[in-house]
Amino acid sequence: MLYSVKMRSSLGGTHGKGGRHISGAERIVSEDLVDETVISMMRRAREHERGCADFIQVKVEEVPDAAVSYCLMLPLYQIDTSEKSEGHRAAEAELIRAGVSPLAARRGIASLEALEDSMRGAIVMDAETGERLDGRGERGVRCSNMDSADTAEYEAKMRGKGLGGDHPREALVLASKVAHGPGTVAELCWSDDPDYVTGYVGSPLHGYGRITVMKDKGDPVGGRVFFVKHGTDVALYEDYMQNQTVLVRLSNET
Ligand code: PML
Ligand code: MG
Ligand code: MG
Ligand code: MG
Repeated sequence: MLYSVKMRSSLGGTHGKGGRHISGAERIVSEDLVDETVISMMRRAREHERGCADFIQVKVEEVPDAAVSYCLMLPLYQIDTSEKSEGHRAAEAELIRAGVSPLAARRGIASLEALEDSMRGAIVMDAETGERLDGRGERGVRCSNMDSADTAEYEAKMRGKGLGGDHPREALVLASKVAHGPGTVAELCWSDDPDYVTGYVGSPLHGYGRITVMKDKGDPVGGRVFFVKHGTDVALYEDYMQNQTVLVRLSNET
């Protein structure tokens, strides 16, 4: 049996309402790993670079086998950039190469640039017209309920690439679920963690393109844009992103 373990934490609000988002994390693990997963999430919320959380919520929930679907991990490549403007130019080119119109690519980047505060979820944008399609304001659409199918195998692979930290591990799993979504053309992301300047463009066509510098060091605002095919059923898309449990496999063999 699998369990979903989710944590969210914040600072300065009451009962988790208001206050500043500190960190969130989620895993889907077997029963024997639930306890240690909870403990490591608690630690993470209290030792985060965004601050030490004063509100931490952890939720543990059984996941029925029948609810689980699988997708393949995106192949990873890297584009080295040395500053934000160069990173944004690279992101624009990658988005266009993935099938996003030049107008929508520019709008997507500009929308993240214009954020005053980080969003919990993503902006869903028409990949052709650049129109924002979700009506979810500052919350956006969250991609949730995913993990690697085999944690040990996945972590060994990431360490082998020199990408052992939480950020790339979690982002590649999320980007794989997003790319697999019904209508996704591409995804754009940079982090809300002030010192984490690497972002990416993900797409079903080309995979996960890390872009080493996408924002200025110290900037605490980040987010995601999901670019979807013109005519995508947005309600179905949101349901897939938020509710469908997806485990990401390294290959078709397992
Ligand atoms: C986040 O903090 O949620 C985004 C992390 C992006 C990771 C990019 C990478 O290092 O591959
Ligand atoms: Mg900004
Ligand atoms: Mg797992
Ligand atoms: Mg973060």
